[in-house]
Order: sequence, then C-alpha cells, then structure tokens
Amino acid sequence: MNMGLRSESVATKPIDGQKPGTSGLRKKTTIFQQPHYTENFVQSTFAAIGDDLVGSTLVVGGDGRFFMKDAVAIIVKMAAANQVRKLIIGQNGLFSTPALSCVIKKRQATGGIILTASHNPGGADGDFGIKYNTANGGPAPEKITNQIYEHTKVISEYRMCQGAVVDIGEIGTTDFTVDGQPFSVEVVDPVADYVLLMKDIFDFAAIKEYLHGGVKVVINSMHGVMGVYAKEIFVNEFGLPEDSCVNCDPKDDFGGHHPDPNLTYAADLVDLLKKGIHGFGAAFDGDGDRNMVLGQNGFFVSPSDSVAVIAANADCIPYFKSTGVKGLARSMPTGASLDRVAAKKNIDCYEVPTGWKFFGNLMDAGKVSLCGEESYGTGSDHIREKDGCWAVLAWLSILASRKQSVEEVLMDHWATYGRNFFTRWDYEGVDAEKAKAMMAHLRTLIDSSQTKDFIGRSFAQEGKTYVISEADDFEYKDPIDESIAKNQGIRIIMKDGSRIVFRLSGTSSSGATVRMYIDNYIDDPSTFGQDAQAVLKPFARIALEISKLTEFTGRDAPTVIT
Ligand code: G16
Repeated sequence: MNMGLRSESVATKPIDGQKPGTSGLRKKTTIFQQPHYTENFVQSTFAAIGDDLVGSTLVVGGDGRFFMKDAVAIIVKMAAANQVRKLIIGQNGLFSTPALSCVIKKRQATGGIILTASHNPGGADGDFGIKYNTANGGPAPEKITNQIYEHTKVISEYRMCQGAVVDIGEIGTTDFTVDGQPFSVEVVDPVADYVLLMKDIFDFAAIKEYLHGGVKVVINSMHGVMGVYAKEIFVNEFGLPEDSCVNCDPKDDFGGHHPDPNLTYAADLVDLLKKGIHGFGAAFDGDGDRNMVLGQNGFFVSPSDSVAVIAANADCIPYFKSTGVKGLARSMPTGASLDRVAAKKNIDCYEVPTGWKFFGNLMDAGKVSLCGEESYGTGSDHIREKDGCWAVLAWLSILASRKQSVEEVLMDHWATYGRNFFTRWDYEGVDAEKAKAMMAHLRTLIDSSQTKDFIGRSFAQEGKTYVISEADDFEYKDPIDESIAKNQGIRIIMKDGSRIVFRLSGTSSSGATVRMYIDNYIDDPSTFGQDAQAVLKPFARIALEISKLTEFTGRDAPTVIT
C-alpha cells in the first residue's frame, strides 16, 4: 500500500486540433509528445465522463506502439488524481482493441482508454492515438467525443499524482491512497478473458480437427498486438506449428511497416499464399480489430463479401445457433453484398455511416447481431468493436463445416446471391485544401437546386452506360437515440443500383485521404470469377470523370487499391 500520496493541479492552455475523428484522436506521435498534449486530451476525456468518473473502473491498454507505455504512465498518474477507483491494465500495456472491449464488458467497467492509431504506422516518426470506449465496450458516440473536443478548447488545468507509479510488466494489483481516497491498479493477462470468450462462441474442437486435416494456414500479425493472441490461439490451443504465426512479436514501430491488412501493405502474405502451399491466410492490423482473409493461391475475400458470407453461413457458428441473427448492418460505403443475404433470409439490414461506433446502439437494442465494413472490419454483438480474430475463427468455422476451400465458398455464394463487385481507391497524403475543394465540387453537383441537371445524366465507358438516379450527402438518423450524423459521404446512385461514393477519411493523422468507393452488382455468372478491378474499370473511370479528382488533387493514381 502506497500511503499518503497527494495530487496536484497543473496549469495548461487549450491546444488546437484535438477533435476526435472516425475513431479517436490520431496524430503524429511527436504531437502527442508535446508538453501537455496527451494530458490535455486525457483530462478532457475525464471531463466528458463527468460524474461517473468518481469511483470508476477504467480499462487501459494499446497495441504496443511507440509512446504507448509513456501514455499509460500518464493515464495512471491522472486517473489517480481524478478520483478514479481502479485501473485494469494489460500486462506491458498491451490489449487488442477487441480484447479491451471484452474486458470492459466482463468486468463491468465504466469505460476504457485505448492507445492505438490502429492501422497507421507507428514509431517515433509514426502515428499515435487515444480513444475512449464507454461501458458497453464500444467507441464513444459522437455526443461524447464532441464533449471531449469542447473541453479541449477551454481546458485550463489538469490533475496529476506524480507518486502513482506502477510496474506494468508484472501481473498483480498495486493499492494507493491518493488525497485520502483508495486507488488501485490491476495489471492483467491481456489474452485470457478474450480467449475464454472465443471458446464460448466457436467450437474450438471442430476448428482444431479441421486445421489438422491437411489444410495449412498462416496468420500474419504484422508486428502488432495480435501476435500474442495468435500464438495463444493457433499454437497453444489449436496445436499448430510455430511457423503458422508470422510477424507475431509486437514491435513499437511494426517493423517499419504499415500494420494495415490489405493487398498493398500485406503484400508479403499475398505472395506467400500465391505459392499455393497454404489453403488459408489472414492478417490483422496493429490493434487487432481489422482482418484480411485470403484463400489458396492468394484468392482475395473482399471485406464487403466477407461479412455477407459469414451472415449467409451463420449456422456454422455455435454462438449464432443459440442467439439467432437478429439483424445485419454495414457502413454506407461498404459493398451491398450483405443486403442481398438479408433480403433472401428476410433479416433487417441497417446502413450506418463509416465508424464502428454507429453499430453500438443497434447492438445494445438487440437489433443487430452481425456487421461489417469495407475497411476490413467484421464483427458481432459478442463485443462492441470489430474483431479480427473473431472474423478469422468465423471463417475457419465455415470452412470446417462446409468442407470447401475459400474460393469454393465464394463461388457458391455468388451463384446464390449474385456478385457485388466492389473496390475502394485511396489517395493518401492529398493536400487538405485540394481534397476539400473536390468534395465541394461534388456537393455542388448534388445540391438539390442543381440536381435537375445531374440526375438523369448518363455516362458511357467501354460500351457500358450508367444513368444517375439519385445523389446525396449521406445523412443518418440513429433509430435508437434519434441522433443525426450529417455529411457522411457523397453517394451517386445509378439506375441499376450501382454506387459511387466519395468521402474523406477520418483516421488520417495529417493531410487528407480521399476515398473513392465503387459498388457494382452483376448477376451474370460468367463474370463471377473475374478480377474486380478489370470489371470495375469503366465505372471507376466514370467516378473519376464526375469528381474531377485528378484535376482537383493532381493525382493520377491511387496509393492503395482494395
Ligand atoms: C476506424 C473505424 C472504422 C472505419 C475506419 C475507416 O477503423 O473504427 O469503423 O471504417 O476507421 O475510417 P476512415 O475511412 O474514416 O479512415 P480503425 O481500424 O482505423 O480503428
């Protein structure tokens, strides 16, 4: 027991630009290291928690990136000084985002603070991030992130208890008395509770039998936090050889790479699968909420299809067998494959803005069991974050039960539902003003006073003609709390239901990332096996023509294609 610690007030001033984006505050690490920067944001987060902070329990951890341990130390001192009753911290500060969500719920905590910039690169020159999750385990809704932001604009002091110092390398509890009040820090195994949850959801014995039946798998953790979870599940639980888990030692700079599981940044996994030795491959991002699934010979499962396939095969997963699938949801730009499964199975399907936080209310209200986003996010109502490992176990359950390859599962799926060809083109590091000008141009086109010229216009490329039937800036009214989110992306919808979507990323730490999404439904079986990029080329050209993207941004090629 550390007796008699006292806290103090530290004078500070507001710092510009602390507005949380799609998922928390993400900036260059050097910005978080500036005097008062992290402290101001943490104190503002505490202010948004309000009266619930006194006597609260908060779960803290992150993806192991550079500056994370310093941020944990700051949070311990500030929590001690702000009358938090208890912190639960992952050993060495580690927690995957889904595992932290699981622990918030299991321990009935008030909330949690996640230290990650997710798939953004890390290291001294990389990115850092801080995100607050509420008692349901999910990312704070905009109402709370707006309160945090408002507080950052008026903050004049924060509280610290310099004596509150713990060794986060050692599992165990440290008790303090701060300003006469008890405060404790419990350092826990970040993996145990999460693995127990996975064992409740999936049939581990069936997956293990499948994995020992001849198919070779490889799991790439991209030097993020998932390495420790992947080793426990795939090596210790399923008994696979050590080399089935690659890049599984968490590094504070992710080995100098983008820990982003897509065809560009996980190209080494794609190349490995192309050798034809492995029947299944998967990669996770830095904090383990994103996933990419590949089949033999590098067969790519688009995230929009991944959630649709899981929905169509939900009865292969014991959890859904017992709870049923109450409803489905996807983010607006996500390809509409999921809608087709929902229609055929007569299940409700919701369309929400980009950001996992928008699924939380629907799940809490029992309206949605399974959801997904084109940005490599897939998950269910077992927690309130997307969950990379869950998605991989869901896929392995499907393969084990259907006794088919990944490609065969997809070909069957498209034969039943038709195929939504989908691609996303990212233009990273665009000058923010130029990106805004392009969005302003699109808004002019869809402005209701102007749309008479726009709606009905037809565009032809390579023998294919598309006619615009609708266009808007997506607005979402939450069916549960009726909150409204405006300006969530420009949608241009064609007569045949094909869609072009433009929006600016809310997760880039500097400059702007323009995202162009293309979704084109085709039910001609002769096209199903074709490469999405080849099929979508004419439609993508039309999207570029309408947006004048090259003219506005000076870019003639995307940085990343999904
Ligand atoms: C976050 C959010 C996701 C969102 C993604 C991309 O993911 O949790 O819901 O789809 O960002 O957002 P944007 O298009 O605005 O960059 P993560 O994995 O980065 O936390």
